[in-house]
Amino acid sequence: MKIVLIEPAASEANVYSKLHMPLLGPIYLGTILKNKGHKVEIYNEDIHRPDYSKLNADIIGISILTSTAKRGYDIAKKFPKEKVIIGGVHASLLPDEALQFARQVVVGEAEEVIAGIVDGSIKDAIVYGEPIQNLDNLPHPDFSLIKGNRFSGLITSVSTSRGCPFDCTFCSVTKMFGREYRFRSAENVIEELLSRRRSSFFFCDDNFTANPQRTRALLELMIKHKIRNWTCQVRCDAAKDDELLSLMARAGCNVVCVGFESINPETLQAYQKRQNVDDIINAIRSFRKKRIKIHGMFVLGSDNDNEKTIWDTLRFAIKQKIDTIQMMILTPVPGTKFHEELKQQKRIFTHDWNLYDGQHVVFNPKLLSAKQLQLNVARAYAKFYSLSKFFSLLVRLRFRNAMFRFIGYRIVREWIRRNHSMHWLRRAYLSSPSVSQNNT
Ligand code: B12
Ligand code: SF4
Repeated sequence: MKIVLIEPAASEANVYSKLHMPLLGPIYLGTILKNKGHKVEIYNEDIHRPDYSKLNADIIGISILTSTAKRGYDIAKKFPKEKVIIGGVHASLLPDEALQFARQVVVGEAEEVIAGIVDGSIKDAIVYGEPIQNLDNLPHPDFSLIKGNRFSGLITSVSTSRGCPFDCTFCSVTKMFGREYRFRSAENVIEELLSRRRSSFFFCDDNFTANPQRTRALLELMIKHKIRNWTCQVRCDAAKDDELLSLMARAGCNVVCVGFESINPETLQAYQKRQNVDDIINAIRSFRKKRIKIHGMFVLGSDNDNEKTIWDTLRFAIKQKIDTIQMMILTPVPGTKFHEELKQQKRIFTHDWNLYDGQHVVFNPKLLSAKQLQLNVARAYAKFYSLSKFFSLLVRLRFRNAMFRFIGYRIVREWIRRNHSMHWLRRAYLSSPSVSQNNT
C-alpha cells in the first residue's frame, strides 16, 4: 500500500518551524510501515508542502499537536474520510474531535497498532495505543522518508526515553506518555548515533536525566565512541549531580534546554514544578562552570504573575547571562489540569487551536489583562532578541549566540508585525460569551 504521513505546518512561525526539525512520531510510524513492505512518504509542511491535488495514497496519516490541529483537519478534508487516520498529542487528548475528520484516530503511542490499522485488522474508530514497554524493539527512525528535507543532517533528533515522573500542571506530557519513565538501553542509542554521520544531535526526551543512572551509562558510552556536539532537555535537578554534569560536559553537551518556568516562587508552586528560585540560580551557575550553554525556558501568565513578573524575568535572564531564552505564554492545553480549572472558571475566551502555541494568550489572566500579558511578553522578548544584543555578541566573537539572537530577532519582529493590531485577540475575546468586555 502507499501511505503518506503528514505533519501540518505551524500555525505561526516559531523558532522550530524555521529550524526544520520534524517530529519523530510520524518517522517512527513510517519506518515501521516501510519495514512491512509499504511505500511510505512523509511530508512536514514547514519543510515541503506537497501538491495535494496530485497526492495519491491508500492511506493519509496526519499527526497533530494542538496548535497544528486546525491545519491538520483542513488537510484531512482534502481526502475521502475513509482514507484518513489521525494521531499525535492533540488527537490523543481530544479523540472525538479528530474523529470527525478521519476514519480512525489513535490515542497514545501508535507503533504497536499502526500496522493493524493499515492492513484493516484493527477496525475500532478510536484505537488506544499502549505505551511501548521495550523501546529497544523500535526501529531507528528513517529520515530519508521525509520529502524535500534539504537540511537533514544539520541537527538529528534522537529520542532515548518516554514519559516523565513529574506532573507539572501546565504540561500534557504525562497525559500522553505517562509518569513511568521508560528508556532505551545505552547500547541501542549508541547504535543509532553511530549510524548517523551527522554533525549534531538533539535529544528530544522531555527529561533526559530523569534516571541519572541510565543517563550516566549512555554518557560513558558516548565518551568512549567520541560522540559529541549535542543538546538535551533537562530540569534544574540535573545540575545538582556534579558527577553527572561532569560526564555531560566530557561527552560534549553543548546546550541544555532547562525548564526554569518561572522566577516567581508562587508561580513555581502553582505549576507544581517542585523546584525553587535558588535551584534555578544554582543550576545556571553549575552549567556555566562546566561551559555548557543554557537555553532557559519560561512560562508566563500564572495567576500569581503580573506585568512586573515579565520584566523581572527578562532582567533575571540578562543578569544571569542565560544564552538564549524562550518565554512561552501559559496555555491551557486541553487535557491538562490547568485547562480543566480555567474551563470551570469560564476564563478561556477562545478555542481557536491555532492560537494554542504558547505565543498567544487564550484566557483571562488574573493580575493583568490578556492584552497586557501578550504585549509585555512580546516587548520583553524583543528586548532580549534585539539587534544591539546581536551586534554586541558579534563583536565579542560569540558567533553561535549571535546567530541565535539574530534568528530570535527576526522571529520576534515577524510575530510582532503579524500580531501588531491584535485583531485575533479582539475577535477571539469578543466572540466568547463567557467573558465581559471590560477586561481587554
Ligand atoms: C521534541 C519536541 C519538539 C521539537 C520537535 C522536533 C523534533 N525533531 O523532535 C520542537 C522543538 C521542534 C518542538 C516544537 C514545538 N512544540 Co514540541 N515537543 C517536543 C517533545 C518534547 C517531544 C516530541 C517527540 O519526539 N515525542 C516522541 C514521539 C514518538 O511522540 P509523538 O510525536 O507524539 O508520536 C507518537 C504519537 O503521538 C502517535 N502519533 C503521532 N503522529 C501520528 C500520526 C498518525 C497518523 C498516527 C496514527 C499516530 C501518530 O504515535 C507516535 C509514536 O508513538 C514533545 C513532548 C512529547 N513527549 O511528545 C513536545 C510537545 C509535542 N511540543 C509542544 C509544543 C507546544 C510545541 C510548540 C508549539 C512550541 C513552540 N511554540 O515553539 C512547537 C510547535 C512546533 C510546530 N510544528 O508548530 C507540546 C504540544 C502540546 C499540545 N497539546 O499540542 C508538547 C507535548 C510539549 C508539552 N510540554 O506539552 N517540539
Ligand atoms: S514540564 Fe517537564 S518536568 Fe514537568 S511534567 Fe512536563 S516534561 Fe515533566
